[in-house]
Amino acid sequence: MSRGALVVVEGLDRAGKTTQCDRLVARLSTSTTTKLRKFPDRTTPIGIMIDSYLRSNSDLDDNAIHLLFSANRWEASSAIKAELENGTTLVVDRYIYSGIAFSRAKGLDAAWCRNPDVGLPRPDVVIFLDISEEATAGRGGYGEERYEKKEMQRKVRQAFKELRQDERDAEDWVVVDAGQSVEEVEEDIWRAAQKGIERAKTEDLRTIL
Ligand code: 2DT
Repeated sequence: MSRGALVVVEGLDRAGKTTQCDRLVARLSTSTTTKLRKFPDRTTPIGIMIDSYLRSNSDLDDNAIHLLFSANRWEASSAIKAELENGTTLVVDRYIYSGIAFSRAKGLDAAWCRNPDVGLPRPDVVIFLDISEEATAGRGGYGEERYEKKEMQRKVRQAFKELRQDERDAEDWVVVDAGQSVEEVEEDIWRAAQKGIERAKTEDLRTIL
């Protein structure tokens, strides 16, 4: 039996990540054991601190919250490895790339932002749901949380663009046009996920460099 694949889905707010992750999990589940994970995981003690920050119930230094987001991944990392080894395929809604992009958007240093995540399990594929500012506007307003503002989203879009060009893992990314219909996006994501599933059949799990 081969290991499970680590399939990460990233994107801007209102790109349809939640809907598409659910569809991908449902579709993968017909042929293989599949589990959805989401970061931040707001259920752990660290996650509760993050949740309070995102809802603006507490304030934290930009560097401190960055490290909490990373710690929230590290606390899941052994479980993630064990699940992959057991043959479970994981669909992960946001991962280190959201971590780096949102902190970069606030002006933190790129290398500093990546460092705490070095050594975490590396995705077999990173599927990026790309959506233009105009298209997100057509999907109704942003929510209430701290980062759900136009100017911040603009900076995050730019930070993701930078990240996709990082030579350490540029090969992992597949960009999907999230402005298409839900069904079209689902098909593109399904095809992209196969890339990760094929990799998991032949390669050991890698770590973030
Ligand atoms: P959700 O709306 O998807 O729950 O995300 N974020 C996320 C960071 O700033 N750093 C991270 O490491 C992660 C995983 C993105 C909540 C917000 O948290 C941001 C949006």
